[in-house]
Amino acid sequence: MPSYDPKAIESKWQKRWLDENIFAASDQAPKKKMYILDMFPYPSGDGLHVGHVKIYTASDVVSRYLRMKGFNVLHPTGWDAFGLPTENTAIKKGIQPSVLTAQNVTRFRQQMQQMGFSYDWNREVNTTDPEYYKWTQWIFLRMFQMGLAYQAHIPINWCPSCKTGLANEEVIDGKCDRCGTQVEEKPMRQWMLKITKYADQLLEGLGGLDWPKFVLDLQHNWIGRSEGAEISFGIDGTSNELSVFTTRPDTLFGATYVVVSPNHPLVAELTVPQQQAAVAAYVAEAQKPIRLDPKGEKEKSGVFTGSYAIHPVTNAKIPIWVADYVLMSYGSGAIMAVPAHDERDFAFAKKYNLPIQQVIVPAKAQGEATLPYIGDGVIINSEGFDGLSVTEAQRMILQKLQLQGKAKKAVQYKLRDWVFSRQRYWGEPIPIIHCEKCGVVPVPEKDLPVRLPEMDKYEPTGTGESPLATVEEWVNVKCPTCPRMAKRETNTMPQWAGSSWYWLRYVSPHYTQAFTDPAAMQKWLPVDVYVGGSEHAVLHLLYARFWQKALHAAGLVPQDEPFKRFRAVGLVIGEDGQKMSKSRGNVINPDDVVVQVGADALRVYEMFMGPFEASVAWNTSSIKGSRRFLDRMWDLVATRAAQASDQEDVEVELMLHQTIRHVSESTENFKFNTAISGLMELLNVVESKPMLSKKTLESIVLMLAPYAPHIAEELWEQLGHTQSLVYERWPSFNQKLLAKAQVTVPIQVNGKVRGQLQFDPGISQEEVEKRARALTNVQKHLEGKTVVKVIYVPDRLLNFVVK
Ligand code: ANZ
Ligand code: ZN
Repeated sequence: MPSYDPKAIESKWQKRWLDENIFAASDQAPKKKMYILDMFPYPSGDGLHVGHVKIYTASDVVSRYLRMKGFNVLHPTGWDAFGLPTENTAIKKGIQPSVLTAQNVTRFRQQMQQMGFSYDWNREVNTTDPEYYKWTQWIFLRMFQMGLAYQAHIPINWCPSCKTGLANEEVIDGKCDRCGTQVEEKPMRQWMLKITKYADQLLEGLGGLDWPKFVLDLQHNWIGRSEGAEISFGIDGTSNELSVFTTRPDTLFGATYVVVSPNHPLVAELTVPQQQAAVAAYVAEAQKPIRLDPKGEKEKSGVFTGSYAIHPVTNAKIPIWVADYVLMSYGSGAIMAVPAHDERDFAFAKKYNLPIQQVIVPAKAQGEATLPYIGDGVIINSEGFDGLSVTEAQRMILQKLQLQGKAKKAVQYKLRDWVFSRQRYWGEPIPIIHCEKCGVVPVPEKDLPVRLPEMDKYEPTGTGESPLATVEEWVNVKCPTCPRMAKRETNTMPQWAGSSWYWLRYVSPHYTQAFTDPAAMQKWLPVDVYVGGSEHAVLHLLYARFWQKALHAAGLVPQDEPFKRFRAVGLVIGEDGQKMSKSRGNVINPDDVVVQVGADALRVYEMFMGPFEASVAWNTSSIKGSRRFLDRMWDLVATRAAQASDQEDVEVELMLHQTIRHVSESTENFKFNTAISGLMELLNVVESKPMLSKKTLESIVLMLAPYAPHIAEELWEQLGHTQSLVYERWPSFNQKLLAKAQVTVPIQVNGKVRGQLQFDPGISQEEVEKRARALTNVQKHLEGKTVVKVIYVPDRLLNFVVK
């Protein structure tokens, strides 16, 4: 019997799978479909990362498992290949980004195949392929027609190092998400996508998604819906009004001053002559292109305009200030300041000695609270509303103002429209032509794709103009609607464009009549399981939902949510506990690991290293453990296959069925690590038995297959099969056998029986305790007591000793 040689068997099976095209999803098969997707990689020059391997092994395990369960599985992949890293490297190396992309894709594909991932390679897509981005452009034009794509001259986030504008989602704590440079504000002509139109739908849709809670929360907060009111304050000495947005009309009587943003259109008008110099200086300082986080720690600053607002109820004159803690881009760019109940207003009022008027007291300790008091309570100092609760006062005060025409209800979102143009070369050209006479003209559908021209020098200009602007023969074009010469739009789309609809393309990747085939959509959509990184929680995952909703609204896709179930991977970090990075020198290259222990051992290791969603540090000695596990599996089957008996050992039979149930449930629930430990425990037991049945050996091999597919195929062959096991039936378990074998265990509190539990023999004390504590009657007797000791006799008795 040869010993386990992963190198030989892995390439043997990879070749066979490819030659037989075995993972091709059938558009015709009557079996129930399952669409299992992972986030397609950005083919960077670094090659596949062990973090990719964790994601792709998980989606592969699920795909292989579901094929064996009888589903028609669609499991595609491709390349999200436009974007800055490739462009920057290409500039450095002096080659074309398209050439570099092709090289990187070849390497990635080879690395993914060497891991044994069961992709349907016939459906591979590449976002930089003109046949693909033709449809990205087409969808953009559809959005243009729908009024969802528009131009705006606005100050945007500009990264001086990447030399391009960024979307809000790409700015983290005022810094460029990609390079960490402090982002500046730069007013520029932009293409925008009106994602805000879908704010409510994007929020509501979250309710129906089986996604990790933290991702749902992040999206919820990013959209940031606030219900409140716009309240008008008069301006003393003029007939003008100033509108403020507040979520707290209940605090109206505590408003002791008003603040407008330095960019507010009324600043000049509000400023009295004596204050002009001071205000102008402040505004100039505030408009410097450094973008500040208004909620950040920076000390509040501001300047008095010299004029006064009229309080809408008391008619009191309250000062109007200019301060940069009020953003022009939110609400109306002006606030009523309530220092007694708002932290920022409080700090500001303290600094500039502005009056502080308390209007809420805590309900219990009447009158006593340190300011600012943010909590709930009862209204005071508010003529006619004293004694009301905060919620009642909110409603009543707003009502009073509404009747007088001084307020209206308003909803605000944190979500901003998506800045959709980039001033860089390596992206999809925006398919628009600017004509002096006709204005903005969409490129006719028949002229799509608008191909990215080949350029020798495509460095960013840094001026805000795309390098494409210099390619005259490309830029100058006949206007589609009049006889004049016009100019092409030279901005490109952001990195996120191609990934905002790619799951739709996989269902019919070669379709030429439309962005995707309606019949194929009916067959395959939506994506049943999506697996990927949590760094995309508000970027890709929000954009993808937005495009799906827009396409759904246009009647072009059947569902309004793309991904029913999403699972986020936990990071694979370095052996030193730090994030893997080249500079730290702690990066693990999957190619090296494959050479050392084989792809199957790497797969098993990454699924076994911890819960899928947890971040876990790399550990070289445990990877050896995964390899040993496979060596033992090999020896077991190889030595027993020839002399398998037809008789079943009773203990083995029971444990086998328990393991089948356990591995099935664990795999379905993304508990890959416990699935593997179940197989390990089974191996411990069967190894010690002199005789094993062929059925048992086969079941073990089949259960191993999703996790370690190459060795499983090879062992399956040794068991006498000539066909691949990819479509072999997943072993089933005998429910009756399992029920019969369960034990019934009394649960006691201080020696008195308070309940009983039924479970499979051998489960952990921890699990028994957890279930016992969930019993109502046990809870009743534990309540208010302290458990001083827990006595557990395995499979016999559990006793809580309490005081
Ligand atoms: C009075 C008030 C009293 C407020 C109080 C809060 C607490 P969210 O929940 O984030 O929507 N605000 C309004 N527009 C602003 C702007 N452009 N820049 C900075 N702050 C602005 O926050 C709404 C609250 O943020 C509003 O309610 C307003 O302050 C402030 F005890 O009005 B509030
Ligand atoms: Zn024209």
